[in-house]
Amino acid sequence: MLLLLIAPVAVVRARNGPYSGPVPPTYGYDATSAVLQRPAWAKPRRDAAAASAFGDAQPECDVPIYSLTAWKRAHGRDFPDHPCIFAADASTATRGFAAFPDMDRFLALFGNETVEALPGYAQAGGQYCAINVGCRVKIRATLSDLASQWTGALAGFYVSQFGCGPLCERVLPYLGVPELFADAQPRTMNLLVGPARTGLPFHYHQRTWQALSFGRKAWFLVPPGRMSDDLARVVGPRIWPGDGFVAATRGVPPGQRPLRCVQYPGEIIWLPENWWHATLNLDASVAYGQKPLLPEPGRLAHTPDVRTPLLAAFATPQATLPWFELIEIRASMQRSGWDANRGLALLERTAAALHDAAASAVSLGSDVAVIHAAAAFGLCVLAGSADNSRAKHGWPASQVATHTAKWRRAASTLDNATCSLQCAENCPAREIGGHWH
Ligand SMILES: O=C(O)CCC(=O)C(=O)O
Repeated sequence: MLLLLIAPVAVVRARNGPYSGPVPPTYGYDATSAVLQRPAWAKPRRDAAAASAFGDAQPECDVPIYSLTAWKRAHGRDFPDHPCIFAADASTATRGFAAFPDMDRFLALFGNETVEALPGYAQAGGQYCAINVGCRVKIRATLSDLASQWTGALAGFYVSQFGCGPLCERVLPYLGVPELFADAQPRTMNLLVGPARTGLPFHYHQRTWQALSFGRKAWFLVPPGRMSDDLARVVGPRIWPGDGFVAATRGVPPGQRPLRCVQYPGEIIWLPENWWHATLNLDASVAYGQKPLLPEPGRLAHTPDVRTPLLAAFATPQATLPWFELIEIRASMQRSGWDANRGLALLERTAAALHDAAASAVSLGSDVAVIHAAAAFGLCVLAGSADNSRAKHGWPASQVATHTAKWRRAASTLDNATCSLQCAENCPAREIGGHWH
């Protein structure tokens, strides 16, 4: 009996490479099991590496895992109203899982493609690159050149293509879309390639599915509207990368920390509309998925028995997230007609909060170097933003300089290398050739 229970999981876990082996039996969908913990058959998925990634004894997955086949049988084309993992089985074994068994094979196929890569704190999910100050930490290189530096100078540099860049165009023919997600709606494609410890900071958007070809990826999730002040202080939405905050969530129960789940090769994560999420690759990985171009109402299977406890873990409503919402700050400046005093006061408050958050990284148990790099980057972006307003909106040069000099000094103290990359004047995206220099 025990063997029967764990056998399907063993098939999934043993497979680090392409999906070529036996098709695991259908797990069976049981909407009443698997609330805030994996069902019994999933427990063997817990492994030492994943456990040490989280650093505590709690389950490595807080959301349910379903068989895609069984889900479809029970719910047709309606998606879950809560995040879940669809485990590998016949219907999830698309071409994409078989095409790339590991990073070596991926690089052999696509290593010559030129890509852009960014560190976690500057990633697409964040806002600090969304304003027009130039993201100078960006790297352009062939994928092979980038990969050759992943254990050195370019550790943490992640390729995240949303809306299908040139690499994605080339990879696309190798991939397939799982049947549940294959419909006629216009969608954007995302492709993510990176080594261990890369990932995206907390952000949210339309509903999305994402499959993993190889490697393991940790996901951190917070329900819509539930990013409390306390949580935001630790996980720093929009800017703190996962490797900065994961240690600070050690031993903390869900709700006071994000829900989390380790995704394995051949699995698909599903996130409904507006769920906050951040990622941390536990190994080198390639992932791909889709989101609708616009928010998409309807077509959800409502399963309150699963969804309600997930939400209930987060009792506190969302805070205003003052210093994380740079776009909000700029909207507010716009409303006040780019008044210099008001604008500088808003930016100063944000800069001070970034600096204070970085200063409390030690006491929170965060990874200090990662958080300091992120804060240094944020401070440089704020300085760039104030300089832009001087040029565009006539903010007084001396008043701007007083603030920006302070922010740049703080950035340099926190992380001099990041500061000299992002704060340096006229520093374009670095180009690298055969060797990093
Ligand atoms: O795979 C990742 O690292 C992040 C993907 C993600 O957050 C997204 O597609 O919105």
